[in-house]
Amino acid sequence: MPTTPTDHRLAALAPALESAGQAHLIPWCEGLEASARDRLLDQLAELDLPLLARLSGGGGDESAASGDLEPPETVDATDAAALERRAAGEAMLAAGKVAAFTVAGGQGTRLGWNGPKGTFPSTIVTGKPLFRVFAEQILATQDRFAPSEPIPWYVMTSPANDADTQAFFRDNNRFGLAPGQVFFLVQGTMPSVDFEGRVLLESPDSLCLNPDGHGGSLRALRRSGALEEMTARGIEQISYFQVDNPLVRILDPLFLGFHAADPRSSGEMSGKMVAKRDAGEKVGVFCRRGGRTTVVEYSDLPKELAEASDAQGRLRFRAGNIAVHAISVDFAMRLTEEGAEIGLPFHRAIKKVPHLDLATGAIVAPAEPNAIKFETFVFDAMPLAKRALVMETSRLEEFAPIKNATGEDSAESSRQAQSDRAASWLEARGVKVARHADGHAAARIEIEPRTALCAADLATRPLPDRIDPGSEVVI
Ligand code: UD2
Repeated sequence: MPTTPTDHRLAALAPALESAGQAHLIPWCEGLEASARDRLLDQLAELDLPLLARLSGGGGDESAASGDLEPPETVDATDAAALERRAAGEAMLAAGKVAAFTVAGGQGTRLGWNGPKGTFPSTIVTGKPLFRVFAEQILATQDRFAPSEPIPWYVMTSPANDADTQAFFRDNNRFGLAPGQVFFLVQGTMPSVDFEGRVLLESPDSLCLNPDGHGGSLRALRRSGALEEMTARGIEQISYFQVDNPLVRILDPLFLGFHAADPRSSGEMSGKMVAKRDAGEKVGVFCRRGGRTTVVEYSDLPKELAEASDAQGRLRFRAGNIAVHAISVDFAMRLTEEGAEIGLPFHRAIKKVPHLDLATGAIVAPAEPNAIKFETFVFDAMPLAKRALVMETSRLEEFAPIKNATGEDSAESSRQAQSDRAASWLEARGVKVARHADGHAAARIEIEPRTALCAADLATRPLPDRIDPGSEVVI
């Protein structure tokens, strides 16, 4: 018989736990002393148990969609409408209709950096952290388009890195951004489960929780009140980007113009692509399926499709997703409407998750994958848009992510790409830049966002005549 308030809480929750396949937690809770039990019950009460039962019981990946895949239609800067679209995007920025939004809640395990990824020293000469690179782009965009209010920047963190992220912004005086210009929102979490669908505990009174994926960003924008706030400020579009790419061009007028003012787009959600480096590159690809634009993650694209070529001998599915989107506030509102929330499908990832062994009470560090993590992906919202547009851009200009400690997509490869881009901008202005035989820049060159956001911005800047091999230059 329940006697204490915590006994009653447990008794009230027990049927739901049982029907969601979580009966193993009931005796465990009973064995805990009252305050520890309350802490665990607080977490359990927050879980969406029917969802968990569906995900754990279903066996399949909700994201494993079927249907024939075709390459998508794309637009690029050579499109006949490009000039007009750029002007439309510039007008949106000048009118203060765009907010910047970074998803920075990931765990960054592959990089092995001890801290939020945005604090990683990314640039080739001055070692600016990623967050500073983005802040300076926002400042440069503001200088240029002079909206009446500063451009708001929303940063999504996770429970694990929120405090460190906010402290980093404070310690760096928000990189020169105005007070009240940066907003933090914490993304949701999902419990990790074992292969029988039972939730795992990280300690006697807490669950193993993982961030719910960047698809959780739309819900986090809604729950935090950010979408309402954007509407109140007259913001119509969100410039979405990941934390890991120092070459990203955020608040890009050309992309915003295509997204919001082109008849091929419904103005709800668009994405940028670069041609895949090779069939095995770990980027998702934009595709058409059932008349809709969608992204198929690299791990879900069958090998024969990843390797197929088109009539010109290029990869047939070459539209690599660089995870840069424009999303309308109205669309984000529609997808997250209270009561009618349009859920994005959950993807399953099999991982090694240290956890508490309920039989022995000891922490187990598994040698082999032992658990399933559930995540949603923001690009799964694309097929929900009436007409989603894909814009092709150049890898050299916009994509050199820092994901791994070494090799491809590492800090080293990204820094070389930064120098290569800077070299090409300088050469376009007549500067003679030393290059290696393999074509890479032979000097370490950094062009700061406040100096130039694109090659054309260098036109009015004093520049050196030449850059010698081995030199280090900041412009
Ligand atoms: C992502 C894309 C991939 C490709 C590539 C381009 C996914 C699943 N895949 O691969 O298709 O476009 O990027 O660079 O996205 N994040 C959160 N919360 C989370 C999980 C991630 O904020 O719960 C953020 C994370 O901080 C990072 C971004 O999302 O900014 C990407 O996450 P990732 O590193 O797991 O994705 P990746 O590199 O496998």
